[in-house]
Amino acid sequence: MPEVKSTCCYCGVGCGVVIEHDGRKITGVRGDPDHPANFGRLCTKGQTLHLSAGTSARVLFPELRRGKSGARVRATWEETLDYTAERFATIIRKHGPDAVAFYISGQLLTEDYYVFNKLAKGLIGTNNVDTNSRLCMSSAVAGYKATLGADAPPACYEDIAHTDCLFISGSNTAFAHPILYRRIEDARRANPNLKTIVVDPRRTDTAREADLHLAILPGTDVALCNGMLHVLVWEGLCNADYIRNHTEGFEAIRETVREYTPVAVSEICGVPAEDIVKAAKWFAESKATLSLYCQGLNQSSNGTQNNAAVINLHLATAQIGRPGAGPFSLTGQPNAMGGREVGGMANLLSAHRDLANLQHRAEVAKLWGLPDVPARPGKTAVELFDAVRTGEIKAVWIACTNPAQSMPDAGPVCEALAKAELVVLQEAFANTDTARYADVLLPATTWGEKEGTVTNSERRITRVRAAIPPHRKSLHDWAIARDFALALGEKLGRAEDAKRLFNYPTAESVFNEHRETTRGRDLDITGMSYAMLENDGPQQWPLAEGETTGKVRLYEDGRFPTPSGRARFADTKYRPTAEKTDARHPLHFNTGRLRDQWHGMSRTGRVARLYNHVDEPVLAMHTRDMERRSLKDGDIVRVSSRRGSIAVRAAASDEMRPGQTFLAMHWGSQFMNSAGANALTIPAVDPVSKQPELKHAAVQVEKLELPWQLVIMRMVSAEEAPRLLAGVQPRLAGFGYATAGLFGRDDPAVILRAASAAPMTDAALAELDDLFRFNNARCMVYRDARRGISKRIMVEAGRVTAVRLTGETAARDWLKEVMIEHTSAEAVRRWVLAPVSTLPAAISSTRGRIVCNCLNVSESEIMAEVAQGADLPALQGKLKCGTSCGSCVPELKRMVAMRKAA
Ligand SMILES: Nc1nc2c(c(=O)[nH]1)N[C@H]1C(S)=C(S)[C@@H](COP(=O)(O)OP(=O)(O)OC[C@H]3O[C@@H](n4cnc5c(=O)[nH]c(N)nc54)[C@H](O)[C@@H]3O)O[C@H]1N2
Ligand SMILES: Nc1nc2c(c(=O)[nH]1)N[C@H]1C(S)=C(S)[C@@H](COP(=O)(O)OP(=O)(O)OC[C@H]3O[C@@H](n4cnc5c(=O)[nH]c(N)nc54)[C@H](O)[C@@H]3O)O[C@H]1N2
Ligand code: SF4
Ligand SMILES: [Mo]
Repeated sequence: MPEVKSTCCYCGVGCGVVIEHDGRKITGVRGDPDHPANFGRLCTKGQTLHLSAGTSARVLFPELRRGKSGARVRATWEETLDYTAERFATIIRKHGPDAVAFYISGQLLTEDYYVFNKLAKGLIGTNNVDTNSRLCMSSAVAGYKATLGADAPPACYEDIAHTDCLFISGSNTAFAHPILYRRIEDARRANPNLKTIVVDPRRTDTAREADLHLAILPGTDVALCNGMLHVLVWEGLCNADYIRNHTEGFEAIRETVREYTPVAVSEICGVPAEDIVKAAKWFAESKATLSLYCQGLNQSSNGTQNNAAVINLHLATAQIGRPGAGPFSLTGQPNAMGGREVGGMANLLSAHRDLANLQHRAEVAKLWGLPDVPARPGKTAVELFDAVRTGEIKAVWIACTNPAQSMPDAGPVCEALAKAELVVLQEAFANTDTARYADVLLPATTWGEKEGTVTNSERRITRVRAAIPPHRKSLHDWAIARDFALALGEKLGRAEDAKRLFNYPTAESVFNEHRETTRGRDLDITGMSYAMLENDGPQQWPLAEGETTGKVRLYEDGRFPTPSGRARFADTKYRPTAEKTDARHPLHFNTGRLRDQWHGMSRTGRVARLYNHVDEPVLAMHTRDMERRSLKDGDIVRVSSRRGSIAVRAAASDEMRPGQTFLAMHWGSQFMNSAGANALTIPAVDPVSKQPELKHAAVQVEKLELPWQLVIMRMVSAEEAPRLLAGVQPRLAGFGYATAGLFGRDDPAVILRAASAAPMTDAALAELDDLFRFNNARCMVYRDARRGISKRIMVEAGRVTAVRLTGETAARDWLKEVMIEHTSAEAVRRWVLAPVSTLPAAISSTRGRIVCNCLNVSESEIMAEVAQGADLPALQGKLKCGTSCGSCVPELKRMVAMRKAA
């Protein structure tokens, strides 16, 4: 089998992969043993990349809707780009360049990003180009710049092996950066004295394994860090030499933290004062302390301060610029860093330059051979969609992101998309929540077909390489932006300019131009080339011309890229979250990630086994809050905020403190009957970074009475699954509650679970039967019209291939298993025809949830061993669970610990 080395397209860890293919199709994937991010390991998502590379879910050809009504129709690339350029040109001529905008993505490659940025700022003359990194990393950027002077994470992955104290804040590393978490597990094994502190309102898998879990009240991080700094000052644990020689601004923050006594902070944060003191001491007294942090800090209306407050602690204790020490902001998307490097945001310019800086603008204009680049700041994500809604921005071009689902307060965002004169969407996968608003849909190539580079969290640039040719009519993202620039140049009477600015025959030619813009900058990569990345493997920046390797760690000499060469303490002050809970909305609403799904599920939602970990969106609550509302596990509830409401199931979780709730961000209107979490979130933003507060809203939860229940399950081929899901999607909104998804392993099955206040009509049910291809001749049917119960089971070649239950659905888990394991068809026959609908006691034992996805080991199999006294090594020895990707190891440990506690 031919093989190609590339990079995983999911998280910012940036694992190297080896893609196996047959020249036409991707047939397998494994970890690249030579890649310094993962040394051959992959997590559950990385290991199933080839399963998501199927083509039936893709956007196949350009589609165009001329005018605001009617359906999109298939068009050629030529007519599509010509039409789109004409529309853009007309709007620009009539209303000026700021009447158009681009909203792009940290999942684009650096080359894609570069061309888009130049298209907006160079050719069109607008800074209206922002990205989903605004929802993700902009507070980290602002935090670094305010303190260290440049947007550069100073540490690297290897530091995990060298550290003595890990301070993990607002990061569920075990779920969101699994391969990094494997390194943390390795470090713990190698160094039993390694202390870990986890700051997270939830008791996540990451928090459970910590030596100290500070379950602070949401949004109180600044108070916590200021309190820790108070302890450091009070106990003489600051490094006075370092502060004197390498920093400025300490006096102000020292004055500020006077009032942040452990007792006062304990009140604000809701954690014991002793724990605050303990955390401060560990932080300062350990030989090397490394902080890892992510969205718990960034997605806040105090995001910049949250970041700066952690960095303050590092500066005060000189825990920076040494092996194992430093403030290390983990990036979310695979190329969040690359986007920052090319300046792909509304306030940035190429190579970490600032739009607000006259000289920086002049430098970029010179590099591009233009008289100037526009000075007017562009609109940031939330402002941008607001301006689309009010009509200030008439045309918006969206690439590689799904704002209808991922933006906070999705309602007005969808309204904006519906109202816009022109919405262009450049997507690889069909049917995302944003797709329905697209007037122009452009098919993009995706992972496995793309060429370029990405930069991971530790500043390491890796090649992304194509294994197979572009699917159908899809084009590379950078090439679409280039071709559009050429078409727009013509329409604007600037054809020659456009030809000169966008003379890119290959992705490499774009990289080479980007490289030149970094000359002399903090991220200088003039010593890098595709050839070098090819021959010597991935490289960290900076790596200037003449150097052979990049910088592993920054600021080792204590000099910082500020005017004075000193790092700056930020005078951070605690401010509460934007929205407070009150009698009508008494619960805090927190959102985030699950281990096995990626954002809007356009890719992971097509892989059956990635539903094994969690198969439906569930609101996690504290038992007390459930009891108060007379809720049982699995009850359907209405969750409402001041902005909207959704229906999901609720379940008690020992991760939650009273008064708090958590919902995964992954399910949107592709897989449930609402926009999901962001129907509820608030659009408040941080004043500096403009990053929205996606982690903090106030909600109410009430039981929703939807007595009529429906479950339909159908075995399909992997290729068919996306098509059937696409058929189900438009029907979800018709139910009071509905989710769709997959289950199974190699032969997947599609499942629809729904509930309503009243039964569906027979005609509507028959339509669903057709959609799920029930063949009446092969169906066994039981119907009790009086009780509203029906069972409809299809058996083909001795296997149960489809099931439809109404009224009473308790047997669904058993039937699911019968379908996956191809067993008990005979027992099912007997059960269908019996007038009881619930599960007969004799067949009540099921394998239960699959815990180890790689080796297909179930909860009941593991619990049986645990009951016999098995510990983790015994489980790994006997059942082999947790021995492949390791993603389930934290859960296995939890199961063992629960048994011990019982
Ligand atoms: N499996 C998976 N992995 C992913 C992604 C994915 O979609 N799926 N997405 C990637 C992306 S783009 C990103 S940005 C990263 C995000 O990675 P993470 O930031 O680690 O993930 P989240 O679950 O968004 O949030 C992390 C934690 O912040 C906590 N938190 C909430 N409020 C607060 C607070 O006030 N203070 C503190 N200290 N913590 C708080 C939440 O309880 C949550 O456990 O993950 C990346 N990796
Ligand atoms: N409530 C809540 N909301 C959140 C968050 C949260 O924690 N809570 N997190 C926020 C964060 S940190 C992030 S990063 C965002 C992520 O939010 P989005 O960016 O909206 O999430 P994705 O689903 O990853 O969207 C990427 C899209 O690009 C498509 N795609 C894949 N490959 C390619 C390609 O090569 N080219 C093109 N053109 N398209 C491609 C995919 O099909 C997918 O639809 O969500 C944010 N929203
Ligand atoms: S940790 Fe998992 S999702 Fe992240 S890059 Fe590695 S394999 Fe991909
Ligand atoms: Mo992100």
